[in-house]
Amino acid sequence: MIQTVSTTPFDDQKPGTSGLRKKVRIFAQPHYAENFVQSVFDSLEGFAGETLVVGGDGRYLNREVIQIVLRMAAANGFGRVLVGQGGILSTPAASHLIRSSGAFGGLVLSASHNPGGPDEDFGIKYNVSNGGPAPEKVTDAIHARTMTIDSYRIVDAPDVDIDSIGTSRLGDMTVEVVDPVALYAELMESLFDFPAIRAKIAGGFTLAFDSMSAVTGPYATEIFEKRLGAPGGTVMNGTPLPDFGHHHPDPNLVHAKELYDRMMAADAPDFGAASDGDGDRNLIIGRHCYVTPSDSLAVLAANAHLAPGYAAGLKGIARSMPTSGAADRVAEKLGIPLYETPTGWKFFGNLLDAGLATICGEESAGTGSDHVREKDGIWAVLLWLNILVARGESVATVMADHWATYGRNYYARHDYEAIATDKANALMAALRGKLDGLAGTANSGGTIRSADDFAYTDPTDQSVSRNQGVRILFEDGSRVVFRLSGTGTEGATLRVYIERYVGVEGDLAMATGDALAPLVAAAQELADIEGFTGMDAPSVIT
Ligand code: G16
Repeated sequence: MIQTVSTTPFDDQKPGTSGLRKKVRIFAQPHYAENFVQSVFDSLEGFAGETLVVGGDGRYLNREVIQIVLRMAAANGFGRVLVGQGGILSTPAASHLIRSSGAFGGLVLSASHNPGGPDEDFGIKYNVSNGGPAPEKVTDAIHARTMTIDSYRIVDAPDVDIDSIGTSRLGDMTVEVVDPVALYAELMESLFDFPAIRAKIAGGFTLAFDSMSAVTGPYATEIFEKRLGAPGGTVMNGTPLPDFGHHHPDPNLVHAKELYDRMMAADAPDFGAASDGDGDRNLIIGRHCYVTPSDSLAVLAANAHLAPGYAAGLKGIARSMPTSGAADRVAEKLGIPLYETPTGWKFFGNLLDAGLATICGEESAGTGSDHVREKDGIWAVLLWLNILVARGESVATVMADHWATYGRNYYARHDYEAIATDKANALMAALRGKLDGLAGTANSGGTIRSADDFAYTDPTDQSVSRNQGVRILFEDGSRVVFRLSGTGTEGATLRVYIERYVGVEGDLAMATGDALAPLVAAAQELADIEGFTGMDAPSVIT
C-alpha cells in the first residue's frame, strides 16, 4: 500500500564532499532521511523496474534507514533492491556490486571516517551506475529538490528481514539480501597474486590490520586470515559495531595509535594497515616506517605492474590537488599523464570511465583504481603486499629506494577542527582577498611564485569546478594549500596542506616536522590562523 506523505523542506540538505553527513539527531528527525531519499529519487530518470543497491558501514541508524530506503524504493517503482546481509556493504564493495549487477545506482549509508553512535554522525550518499559517487550536476539537482520537496512516497509494510540471505517481496519489488563479502573477495583475488602472498605469509611474514570496529572486519577476516592464511588475530577490532566501539574510525596516526604503537615496537610485524568506517581509506605502516598517503600513491603507481591485474601498465594517474606531487614524478618517468582534480572521489569517475587514468589517490588516505569507482582500503593493502612480495623487500627499503629515485615530497596536513563557521569563512575570504598581490613577495617559506584559487575543468565533459582551495606556490616548488573540509558535521574544519620537495641530491632523511617548519610558519603569516580562530596549534596533524 503506497502512501504519499506531506512534508516540508529542510534547509540543510546540501551534499558535501561525499554525500549528506549530519549528526544522528539531525537525521533522526521525522521526515529528514525520507526527504533526502525522495529528493535523490526525484532527481533521477528512468529507474522504473531497475535495480538499486543499498548498504552501509553498520553505524548507528544504518538498519533503520535501510528499512526506510527499501519501503521508499518500492513506492517509487524500483524493480529490485540488493541489500548487503545485515545492512553491511563497505563503500568499495557497494561500488563493485552496483557495477557487477548492472544496477541503476546505489545508496551508501555512511559518514565514512566520522565517529558513529547516537551522538555522532550518519550519512547518505548516492552512487550512479558506474559505481561511483554522483557527480556535481547530480548532487546539485538533489540539493535543489531538497529545497522544494512537499511529499514523499513510501510503502506501508513491516520491516524486511535483512539478516538472512535470500529473496523476498516488498509490494511489487524484489528484495535480495546478498553476501556482502564474497563478490568483493573474488574481485581482489582476480587482481593480485594470492598464492605468492599466501606463501610469503606461510614463510613467516607478519601483518596486522586494524578494522577499527568498522565495516572492514568481515572483509579483512575473509581475505587476510581465511584466503591468505594469516593467523587469527591478524585482524584487530574486526567486528563492526554501531558506535565503532567508541573508536574514531579514521585511519591516521592519532586515531590508529594502537596500530602505530605496535608497528613502532621492537617486535613489530612486517606490515601494518588500517581502514576507516566504510572501508575506503587506508593507512600503511611498515615495521618502524610510516608511509604518507601521498607517498603511498606514488609507490603504488610506480610498482603496480608487479601485480597481475596491472601487469599491462597504467594509462594515467590522477590525484586531488592537495595531494603531494610525488605521483607526478612517477607519471613523468612512466611517460603517462597526471591529472590534478579537486578534492572528492567523484572527480575521478569520468577519468576512470574514459580510460584516461588507472590509479587515483588522495592525501586523505584514499587510493584506488579502475576496478571500482570508489577508493578502496583493502585493495591498497593487497597491492602493497603484492609489491613487497614481488620485490622481496621491506616497506622501509621500498620507501628509501623510491626517494633515492624520485626525490622526496615532505608532506603534512594540519587540521583545525570545530572552528565557528563565520570565522573560518572570514579567514578564507581574507586569504582570497590578498591572492592577487602575493606573487613575488617573500615570507618564512621563501619567495612566492604564484597564488590562486584552484579551478578544474573536467577533460571529458568540460564541466568547471571553481573555488577548490587556495594554493600558495613558492619558487623552490614548495606549497601551502588552504581549504575548508566538506565532510565535517560540527562548525568548520580548516585544512592546511604543507609540502616541500627535496631532490635526490638533498637530505632525504629529515624529520618531516623539521623539513616543513618554515612553511608552517609561512602558513601562519599568510592566513593569521591564530588571529581568526584563536587556535595556536592544529587539532590533528597527519
Ligand atoms: C571524502 C571524499 C574524499 C575526500 C575526503 C576529505 O572521503 O571521498 O575524496 O578527500 O572526504 O574531504 P574533505 O577534505 O572535504 O573533508 P571519505 O573517506 O570521507 O568518504
